[in-house]
Amino acid sequence: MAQSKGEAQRKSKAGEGAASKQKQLETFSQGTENMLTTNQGVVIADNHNSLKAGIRGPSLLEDFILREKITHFDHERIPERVVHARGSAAHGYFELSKSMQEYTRADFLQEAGSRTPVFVRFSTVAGSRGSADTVRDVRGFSVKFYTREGNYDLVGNNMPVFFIQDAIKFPDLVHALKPEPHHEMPQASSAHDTFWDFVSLMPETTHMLMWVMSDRAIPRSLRMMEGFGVHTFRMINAHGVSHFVKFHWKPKLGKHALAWDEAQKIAGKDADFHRRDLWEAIAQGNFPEWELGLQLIPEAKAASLGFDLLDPTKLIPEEMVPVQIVGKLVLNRNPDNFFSETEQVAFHPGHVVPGIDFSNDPLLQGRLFSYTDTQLSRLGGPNFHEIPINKGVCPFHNFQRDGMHRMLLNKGQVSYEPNSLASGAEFRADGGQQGFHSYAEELESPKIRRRSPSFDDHFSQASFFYNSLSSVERDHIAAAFQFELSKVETVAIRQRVVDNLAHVDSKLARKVAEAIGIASPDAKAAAGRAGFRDVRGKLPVESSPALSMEPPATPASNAISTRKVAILVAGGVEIGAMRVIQQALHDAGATTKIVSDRLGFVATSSGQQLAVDHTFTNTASIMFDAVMVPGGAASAQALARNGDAVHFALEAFKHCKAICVIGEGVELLSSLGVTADSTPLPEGVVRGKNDPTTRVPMAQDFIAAIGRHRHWTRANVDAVPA
Ligand code: HDE
Repeated sequence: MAQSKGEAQRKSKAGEGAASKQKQLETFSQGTENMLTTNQGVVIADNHNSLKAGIRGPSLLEDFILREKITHFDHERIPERVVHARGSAAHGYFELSKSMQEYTRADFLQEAGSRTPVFVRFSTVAGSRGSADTVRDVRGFSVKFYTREGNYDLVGNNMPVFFIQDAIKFPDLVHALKPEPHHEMPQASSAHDTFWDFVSLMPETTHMLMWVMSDRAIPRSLRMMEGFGVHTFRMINAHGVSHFVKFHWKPKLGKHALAWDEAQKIAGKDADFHRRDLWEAIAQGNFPEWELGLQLIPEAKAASLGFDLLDPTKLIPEEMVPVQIVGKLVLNRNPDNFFSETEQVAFHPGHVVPGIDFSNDPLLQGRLFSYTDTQLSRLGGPNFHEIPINKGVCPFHNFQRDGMHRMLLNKGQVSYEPNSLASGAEFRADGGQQGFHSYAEELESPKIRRRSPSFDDHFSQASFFYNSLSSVERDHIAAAFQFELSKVETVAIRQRVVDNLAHVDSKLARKVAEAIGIASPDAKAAAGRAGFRDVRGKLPVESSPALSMEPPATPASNAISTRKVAILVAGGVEIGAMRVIQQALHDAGATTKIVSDRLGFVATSSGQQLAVDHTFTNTASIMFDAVMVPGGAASAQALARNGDAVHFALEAFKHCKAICVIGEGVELLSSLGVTADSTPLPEGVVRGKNDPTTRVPMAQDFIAAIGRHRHWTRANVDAVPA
């Protein structure tokens, strides 16, 4: 609407008025910039004493400074997330390497080389906000893309499938998983009766249980795990053609796990292990990276996969539909404030942009309701999109108004559409190209509350996953089932689980049963129970190597990048070979820390002073990926007399880590039968002399041993007392 000359003059006068008011304010408040004020801006004279009636008298209600401070403090907490409460996040960007124009009209997937800012939050599921990082659990992997067309959230996990097929079972699953309601135990653990009671009565959980009992559930680092969108989504191109799509994140550092004993010990020694690892890597400039991969499936091919891609307990093997790499995710900035960003970020699978759409996966459909709903109670009202971390980078305007914590100052007379008054007329729905159009899927079916028979295959992919793993990974799964079920007190529940397992692999089921003292698995009994379905689909491939976490036979060039190596020393340590190996480790991207019995300096055999980073009491082998013990008779003897030092080396051995012993340093492994000339050496143990000719090959062998991550097949680790 054109404005009159008078109106324009009035507006420009008002503008001048505001500017001069600002100027006056700046002059007045000069010199108070560093002073404490109340939230109303009143400068505080004394922040140590409340207002009292007399120097020893009662405090006065009148003390508005005390009341404001304490009231604000009293309300500092917001409800933690009902699931995924424990999390850590970082800023970064997504860079497209290949245009996806053929498949989607999403703006951020059009131009190769374009960058989109992101905020990524990783989480555990079961534990409360202060729980430990390294528990056995699924990890959340949520990415918020701040695109020019609005925010797009890919709210996924580090496992490609889920426990249940329909959203209506989610509250039951979570109630069963969370600490038991009568005594609120155990914290952040599925190893208890209610969880196994529920899952054993819901055989559709079996495939996901295999993943949660696998090494995927105890990642070495958040930087070393894959991410998955889990559900099938749709991509729609500019011509309205739809493809089904599955999203994958592939870590540049490879996928690696902790040992279970190690994970439990870390939970006690450093509950922030994963959070610290992510923070420190970014702070040191070692920016974590993932590749974004897509599996694109034409509509017509979906019916011939051998399973229903609307069923979230199924994955599509990469060997059937290859994963196309289309870009990379880089995390390069730590948050400035945990609460404002990591805690207040609100993800939502329903935050999509034109060109990305949903499938009818009944779990996804339920999620589309849940995520806004949960923010209403967690973030206190419908205006959480105005919190800076949730705000898009593109402008937004509509006629939604008011509500708790509204920050926007909407001007004008009009708050409805259509209107003919004032500027409100500018905002109209775009019926054309720019707007979001839902995919016009044909639907003509009766309203029905039933599961599709195509979801009845509960076991074939559980077996498929198990068969795709190495024998070590399979052993770890058996051990995890044994551990979890040994904590279940009700024998009938243990029995139901192993009866179900017999439908995945009969040997696995027997192995688990034997260790937990119950009757042999009974596959027939399982099949007779209510809700049991084992209608096997047929996959054209027998196994999927991509599902295994085994590192490649030839380690990648960055295989030991950001890995941590402990160097155990005492007075008289010989540092000749140590320095050469240390330098080689640094050159390969690893970090080293000197560990001794006290902080300060240690005198070396050549009279130099070696600075100590950690003591045996403030750190432990579980904080490192590998251990080196340099030579020097005095140092080695002192270490061998120190129980903490011996335990350090033996525990690293038990957790199958690479160990390098130089010269007399071998004494720390003497209880394992490793001496200066014993053969064969245990797998992953490198031994050498302080001799200049052997230093470089020793460094190379040690780097190769660390590059294997862990030597899981090392013999006799069970016999090592650590
Ligand atoms: Fe979530 N989920 N979920 N979920 N989920 C939440 O939203 C829910 C599911 C996932 O870092 C909540 O803001 C329902 C699958 C992640 O902030 C809540 C169902 C997958 C995060 C919620 C599912 C996820 C959440 C709790 C079944 C993997 C953390 C706080 C229908 C694809 C996001 C919140 C973050 C968080 C509901 C199932 C991933 C309550 C109802 C499947 C990574 O809305």
